[in-house]
Amino acid sequence: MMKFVSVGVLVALFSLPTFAQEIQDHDGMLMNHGDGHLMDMAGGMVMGNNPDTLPGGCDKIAETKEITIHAGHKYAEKFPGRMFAFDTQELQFEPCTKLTIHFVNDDSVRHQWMMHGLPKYLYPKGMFHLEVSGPAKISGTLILPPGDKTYLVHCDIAQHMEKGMKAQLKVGKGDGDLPSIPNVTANVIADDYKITLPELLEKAHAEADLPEPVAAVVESVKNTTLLAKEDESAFSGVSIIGLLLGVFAASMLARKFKGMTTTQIVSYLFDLLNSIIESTVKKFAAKK
Ligand SMILES: [Cu+2]
Repeated sequence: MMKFVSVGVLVALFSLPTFAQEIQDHDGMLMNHGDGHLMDMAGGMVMGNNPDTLPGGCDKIAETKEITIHAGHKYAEKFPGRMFAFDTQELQFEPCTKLTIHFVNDDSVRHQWMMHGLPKYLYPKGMFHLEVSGPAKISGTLILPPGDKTYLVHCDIAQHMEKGMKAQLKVGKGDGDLPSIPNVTANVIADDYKITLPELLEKAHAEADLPEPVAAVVESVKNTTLLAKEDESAFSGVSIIGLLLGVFAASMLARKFKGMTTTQIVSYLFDLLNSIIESTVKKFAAKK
């Protein structure tokens, strides 16, 4: 009997990873909360679901389309510097298309497929939104408005859009392109991997408007680095450690002294010196 039980336990244990990889389908689990808002207890959510109300300006449904969009880390691997992405960055449909989206989140974190700029009389906050913690699938339907317009689609979880989970959906001809869409448009702020430490220090120095004593430390660190650059033999392990300590101390002091006057900084340094001397004297006194 025990043999059967232990075999059963082993089988169950070995099947666990297989279960964990399965995509959970939320489509049959959703409860309708009204106004196109559907939710389930497992964290699936659809907002702005609209399978039947025509937007103003649409006489009829022009086309009925059904697409599947995947979201996950693996779709960002081909985009340098990006962390998350959809498998599709650009979509285009005829005005007044009835569009059903099956959203598959392949990651083990939460993702959204959130579309903005829709008419607010029909879509609460002007949004159509699919959201689920993965690996899972969730579906929703909307009817696209008339007119040529480009709509932003993104994942609104903190930093996911900045890390690449961004797309655009054009209705008709659209009205231009949105920035920072992986492989489609240029980044608003370009990544810079070329900047060197002395340049970084100089930049920080120029931006920070540091008080005099801190500026002096930064200046000396900068000179050390520049000297090390000129004379390769001087660029020893010791100077690297010194440089790192200098940078660390400079940033610590910069934070500490921010907003203080020169007099306050000098008195702070004297206090510090005083307490160091006092504790040293006490140590020696205790030894006697
Ligand atoms: Cu996300």
